[in-house]
Amino acid sequence: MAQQPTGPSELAGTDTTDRQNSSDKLDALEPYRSDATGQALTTNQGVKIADNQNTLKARDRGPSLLEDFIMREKITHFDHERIPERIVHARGTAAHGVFRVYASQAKLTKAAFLQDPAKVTPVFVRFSTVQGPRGSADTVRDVRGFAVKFYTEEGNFDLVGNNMPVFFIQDAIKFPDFVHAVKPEPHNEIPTGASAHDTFWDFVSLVPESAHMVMWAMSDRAIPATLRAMQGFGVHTFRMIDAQGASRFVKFHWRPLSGVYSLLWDEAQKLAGKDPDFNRRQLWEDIESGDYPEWELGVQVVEEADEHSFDFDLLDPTKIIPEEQVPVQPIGKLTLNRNPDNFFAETEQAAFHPGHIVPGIDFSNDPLLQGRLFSYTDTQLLRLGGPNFHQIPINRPVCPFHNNQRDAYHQHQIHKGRAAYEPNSIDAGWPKETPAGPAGGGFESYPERIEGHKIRNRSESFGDHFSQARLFWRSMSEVEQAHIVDAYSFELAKVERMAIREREVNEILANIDLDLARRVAANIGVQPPAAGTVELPKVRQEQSPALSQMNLLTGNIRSRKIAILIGNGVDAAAVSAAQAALKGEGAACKLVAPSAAPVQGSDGSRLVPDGSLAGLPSIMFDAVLVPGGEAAMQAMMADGTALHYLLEAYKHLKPMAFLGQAQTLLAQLRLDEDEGLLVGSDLSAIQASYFAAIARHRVWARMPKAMSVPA
Ligand code: HDE
Repeated sequence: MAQQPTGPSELAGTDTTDRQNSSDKLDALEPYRSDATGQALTTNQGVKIADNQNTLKARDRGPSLLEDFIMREKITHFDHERIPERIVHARGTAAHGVFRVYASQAKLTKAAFLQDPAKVTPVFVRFSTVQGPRGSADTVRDVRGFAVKFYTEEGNFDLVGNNMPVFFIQDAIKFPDFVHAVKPEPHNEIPTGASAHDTFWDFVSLVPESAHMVMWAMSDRAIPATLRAMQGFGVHTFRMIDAQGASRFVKFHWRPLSGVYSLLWDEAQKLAGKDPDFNRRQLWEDIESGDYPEWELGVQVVEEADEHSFDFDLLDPTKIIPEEQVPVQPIGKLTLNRNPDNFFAETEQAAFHPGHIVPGIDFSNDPLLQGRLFSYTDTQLLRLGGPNFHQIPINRPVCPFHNNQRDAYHQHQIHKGRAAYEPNSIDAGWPKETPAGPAGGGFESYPERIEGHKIRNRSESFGDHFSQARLFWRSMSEVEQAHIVDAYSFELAKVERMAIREREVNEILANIDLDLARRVAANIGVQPPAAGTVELPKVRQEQSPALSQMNLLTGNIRSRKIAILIGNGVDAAAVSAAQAALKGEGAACKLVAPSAAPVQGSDGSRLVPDGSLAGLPSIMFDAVLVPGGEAAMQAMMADGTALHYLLEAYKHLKPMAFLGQAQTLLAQLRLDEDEGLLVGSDLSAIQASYFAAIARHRVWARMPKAMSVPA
C-alpha cells in the first residue's frame, strides 16, 4: 500500500532560516497543500469554469435556472463553510515549528523523540483563550491554552496545557458546571471574553478548590503582553517510563526564552477594541520577520518512592510542585518558525488530545486528566464531523498508521486488502501487533498496581484549597499584588449580587490572606473581614520566588517592540541610528507618523511610516522613542494626538527616550525624567539606561506619579 502522505513533515523546519527553500520542499512533501497559482478555475468535479460572474438565467433579466450546477455547487459549499467552534478555547492562533532535545533523556523516558539531540521533531502549537467565541478579542483577562502537537516517529504526542500551572477544579465531572458558570450568561449572552460577572463568581465563591487558579487568573499572567512571553504548563502530573519499565512522575513546563511579561489592564482593555487580533498578529509578524519565538521544555521529576512526600497530593491539579522543592530541568527547545498557510485547514481543524501519547509517556490518576482522556475525542467527533479526523492533514501522524478501523464520514484512505479484522489469515495477518519492550516498541500502559473499592469520593489529600493560593499571593512583588487586588476589585464590582461579593471576600479571600481580602473588600463595598473561616495546615514553604514574573525577565531587549515617532523635519540620522541600535539588540521598531503618508526627514530624505499615531497607538508597543528634529517637534507640540500618545505611554509606565530637540516636548507634557524616561542629545548618550529600562519592561517606580497624569 502506498505510504501515507506525510503530515506536517520534518521540514516544518529543518531549523532552517531559508524560508523559500523550505517551502519548496514542503510543497513536494505535503501534496495536500493546494496552490492554485497558474491553475484554471474549476468545479469540484474538475470542469473548467468559463463565467464566474453570472448565474445561468433564462434571458438577461432572469429568472435564474435551477440547472446551474456551477452556481448551486458554489453556494452549497459556501452554506456549509462553518463548523462548530470549540466549546472552550474557541479563539486561537497557531504556528508550526520544531522541537529538539538538548541531550538524550534515556534515563527518564524511552520516548524516541527525546533520545537524540540531532533529531528534529516537527510540532504544531495552538494558543487560545478559553471563554470567548472564535471572533472575540485576544487581550481579555483569561487563561491561555498552550497546546503542542509533536509529530514524532512513534506517533503524535499532544501536550495540551495552559499558561497557568493549575486548574479551577479537581474532578472532570465539574467541568461543565465550571464552563457554564464562566461562559456568557444564558439570558443575554453577556459578557463576551470575560469572567467579570455573577455566574462565574457565584461558582468560584462556592467552590474553594478554585481559589488557587482564580488567583492566577486575577494576576498579570491572564493578560500576557505577547504569546511568546508566556510560560506553559502541562498542569497534571504525568509519568515518564524508561526502557526498563521504571516510572517517574513528571510535570511539564514551557519556559519562554523571551521572558515573561504582561500588559497592563488598561492596555488590555483598550487593545481589545483597537486591535482585537493583537496577540495573533504579533505572533504572525514575529514569525514572518524571522524573529522566531522559543521555549525551553522542562520537567520536574519525582521518583515513585517520593509520591507522598509533599504537603499536597501530586494528583491534585489545583497544586503546583514549588520549583524550590523540585527544580525544573530543561530538556529541549521548541522554536516556532512557520505560519500556517490556511487558518481553517490547520489552526481550526487541529485536534489536540491529552490522550495522544507515545511509548515512554503515560498518565497519572489525576481525576481531571482522566476525564479529559474521554472528552477530547468526543468533542472532535462533533466538531470535525466523524471519527476520521486523524486523517485531516494537520492531524496526521508522520509515521505510518494502519489498523482495521474502516469507513465512516470523510474517509480519505483507500484501504486495500480483504481482511479488516484481526486475527486473519487472508491478508497474512497484517497489520500485526508489535511487542512492547525495547525490541518491539509497541505501546504498553504502565502496570500500576491498584487496589480498593469502587467509590464516588474526593480524596482527603485534595482537601487544602488555600495554602497554595496563599503561596502564590505571598510570592508576588508589591506591584503584582496591587494588580491582583485591582483585578479582583474590577471583576467583583461587576457582580450585581452583594451576597456573592461578600462570600468571595469572607469565605475565599480571607482564607488566602487577610490583607488581600481587606483591600478588595474596601473597593467593592464589603465589610472587611476580621478573620478567615478555616485553619490552614502548616506547609513546607511560604514563598516561591519562581512564581513572580518579575523574576522571569531575560535582561535583554530581544523581540521588544519600539515605536519611533516621526514627522516632517524629523532628525533622520537619529532615526536610522536608533533603528540600527535597537535592531542590533534584536528588538523590532516601527516608524509612527501623524498619518500613514511618508514624511520628509531633516536631511531631505523620505521616511515611510509603518502606520499612523491612530493606527499604531502606544499600547501596541513596549517602549517609545522620540528622535528630535526642530520642525517635527514643533508640530508634535501642537498635535493633541501626539501629546496623548506620549502621555499614554508615560501612564503605562513605558520606557521613553527623548533625543535632541524632543526635550522641548517634556516641558509641554510636564513630565519628569525618571529611570525609564530618558533625555539625551542622541541615543548613544542614554542607550545603556534606555535599553536596561526596556529589558525591565516597565518603569514601576513611576507608578505613583503616573497615576495622577491624565491620558
Ligand atoms: Fe480542555 N478541552 N478540558 N483543558 N483544553 C478542550 O477540546 C476539557 C482542561 C485545553 O487548541 C476541548 O478540541 C475537559 C485542562 C486546551 O485545540 C474539550 C476538561 C487544561 C484546549 C475540552 C478540560 C485544558 C482545550 C474543546 C476537564 C489544561 C484547546 C475543543 C476534565 C491542562 C486545544 C477541543 C486546542 C480544549 C475538554 C480541562 C486545556 C471540550 C472535559 C485542565 C489548551 O474537549
